Amino acid sequence: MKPVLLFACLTLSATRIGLAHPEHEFMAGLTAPSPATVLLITPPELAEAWKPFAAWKKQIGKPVRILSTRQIAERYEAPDLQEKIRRCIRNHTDHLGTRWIILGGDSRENGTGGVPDRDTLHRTKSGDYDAVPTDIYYLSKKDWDSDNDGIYGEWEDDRESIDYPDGDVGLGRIPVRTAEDVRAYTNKVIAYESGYPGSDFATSMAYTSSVPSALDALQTDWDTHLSKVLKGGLVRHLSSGQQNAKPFNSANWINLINGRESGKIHMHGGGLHHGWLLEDGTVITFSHVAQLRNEGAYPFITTTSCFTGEFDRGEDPSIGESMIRHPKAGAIAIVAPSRDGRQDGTHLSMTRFWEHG
Ligand SMILES: [Ca+2]
Ligand SMILES: [Ca+2]
Repeated sequence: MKPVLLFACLTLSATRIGLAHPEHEFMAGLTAPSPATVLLITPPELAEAWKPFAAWKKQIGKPVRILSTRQIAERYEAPDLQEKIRRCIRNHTDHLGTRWIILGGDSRENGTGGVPDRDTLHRTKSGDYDAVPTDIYYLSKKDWDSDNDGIYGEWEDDRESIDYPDGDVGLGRIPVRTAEDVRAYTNKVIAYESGYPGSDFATSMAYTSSVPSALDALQTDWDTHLSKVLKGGLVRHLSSGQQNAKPFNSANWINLINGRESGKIHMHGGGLHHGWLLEDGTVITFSHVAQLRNEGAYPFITTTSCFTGEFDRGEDPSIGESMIRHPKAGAIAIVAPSRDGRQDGTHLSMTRFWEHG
């Protein structure tokens, strides 16, 4: 989602568009419509570990088909694994009734790793990024490389094959690396879906900010958007400049989560791959995540903080991944920037996420 939502030539022809779903590809894949509404793609070595997750989802009416990247590589024809995965996903969403896609593995730099991302080119005011992980590519009807030069998402050369999701199918990544990660996350999902805390946790939202200039916008967000979605809900703030708020320091952040009072958290301000910047310039890191004791009350977090969602770096984990993977604590899901960007634009995306998501 650019945030990890974050997440051509002009000679593109109808023939090429048609190649996205040739009959032989459909026939080479799984051909029968399936009751599985969820497709989970995993590295082969984690396929077994995902079975309890699939069993739980089946129990609540969302049957899961697990496919390993090896199976996909064998069944689909395409220039590389990412394109095989995209074709597999489109096969499932177009022909097999699949509604949700889970990328059940971590990615690494340069489009490698257990379930690799598709790196695409993005040109921004601060320069060119040629390797922005773009998981929405996997929902695309087209392959993002019209000119066939192996560089995906070039705005001029590939424009005609850049295609965005229409919202009918959901896709997310669970960036796990080990069977232990899968077990820990499965337990959190089962807790979240079987025993979601009631009371304030369900209807309150907490905002943290290390940037005083953002406080008015955060309050406006609540007053004009989120409070209407979370009718009867409460808002909490961690930021020194906010009235009746506690300072945004590590102790208060840990208490916010361990206190199990807000199931929705938005974090505004500076960030790094390994942590969130606090008001005093210190950083919330893995050592703070290790102090969380919020078993059974896992918040959903959005954040504008740059790089906190950089799941594809060789160095691992990012702070977002730490929050997802930590057993019996941390978060159930995070929407976070995988690179840097403009705070106001990212903030708007997150507001819309809460309002419409
Ligand atoms: Ca290209
Ligand atoms: Ca990672």
